[in-house]
Amino acid sequence: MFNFFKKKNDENKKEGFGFLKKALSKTANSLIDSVVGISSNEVPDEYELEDIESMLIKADLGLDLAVELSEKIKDEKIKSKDLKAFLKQEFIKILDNTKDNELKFDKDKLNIYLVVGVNGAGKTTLIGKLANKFKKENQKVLLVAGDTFRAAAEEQLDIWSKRAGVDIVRQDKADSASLVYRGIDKARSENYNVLIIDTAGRLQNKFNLIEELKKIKNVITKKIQNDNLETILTLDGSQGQNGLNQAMVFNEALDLSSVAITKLDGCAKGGIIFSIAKNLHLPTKLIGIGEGIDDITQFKKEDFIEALFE
Ligand SMILES: Nc1nc2c(ncn2[C@@H]2O[C@H](COP(=O)(O)OP(=O)(O)O)[C@@H](O)[C@H]2O)c(=O)[nH]1
Ligand SMILES: [Mg+2]
Repeated sequence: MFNFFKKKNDENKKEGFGFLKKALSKTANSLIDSVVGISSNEVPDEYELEDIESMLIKADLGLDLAVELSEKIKDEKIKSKDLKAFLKQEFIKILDNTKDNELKFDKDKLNIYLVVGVNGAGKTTLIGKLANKFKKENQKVLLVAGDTFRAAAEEQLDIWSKRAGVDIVRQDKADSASLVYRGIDKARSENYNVLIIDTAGRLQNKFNLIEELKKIKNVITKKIQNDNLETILTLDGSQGQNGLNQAMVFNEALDLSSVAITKLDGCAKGGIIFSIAKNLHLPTKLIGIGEGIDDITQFKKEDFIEALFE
């Protein structure tokens, strides 16, 4: 069982609940406090319902979900004083749409994490943080610098690999699918049990990017034996609803297993997590809450809800 995130680690308070709560305080403010504070009547009136709806949209829940919730408040005649409890219950239901929120991991297997997402989403940083976590758990970690289009991208991953003390496969201007092929071979022959693959986020156009990523995924699925494969879409949380559209495109092409939301520190757009759970039934498994190597946490439904509502 994969347990590094579960450790109650006093040395690193960033993993603690307090840090999550702080990182999510702006989201809590826009998603809950502002909504709950709108109505001055016993039940929200027509105008207040409109305000509730627009507050929910602003908090990046997405139009459909915002409309659905405000209609429910109206139809079920939810009292103003019960709005907070109502939202909590609805948000829990939405997160229950998604299955396992824990990253697939089996120490006796090769665990392959294919990390995809647009440029700037935070892929390389996320990989550095993940590599560090696995390494601390004494796993044998290999990184593949699959973003071969920019020398700077490989360099950046190389820096993270050194910081985390893990190995890397890189080759300037190589074809990324072949590099991935080599990475898997090396991982298998040298008994690595974690292989994390970085990928490009921008090629000449979106079609090429998606085709390139499909090619990489094909290489992996052809070579896979008894291994775990997790395809993780990295989304910049501060971009809000934009992320939903990206998630749809990537999911259709690559059959994603999970989402990692980065840059949730200090942004007010964490509502995107609900939007993705509701629309794509994709679990969020990791969240990035800063630029440092320890600024990562495993998404846990209960903690996330508590951090928002407490
Ligand atoms: N505040 C904050 N910044 C982040 C986080 N994750 C990544 N970044 C920053 O976002 C920028 C892009 O990250 P990078 O990993 O290079 O994205 P990539 O293009 O998807 O590989 C960098 O400046 C990172 O330091 C996060 O969780 N919080
Ligand atoms: Mg990168």
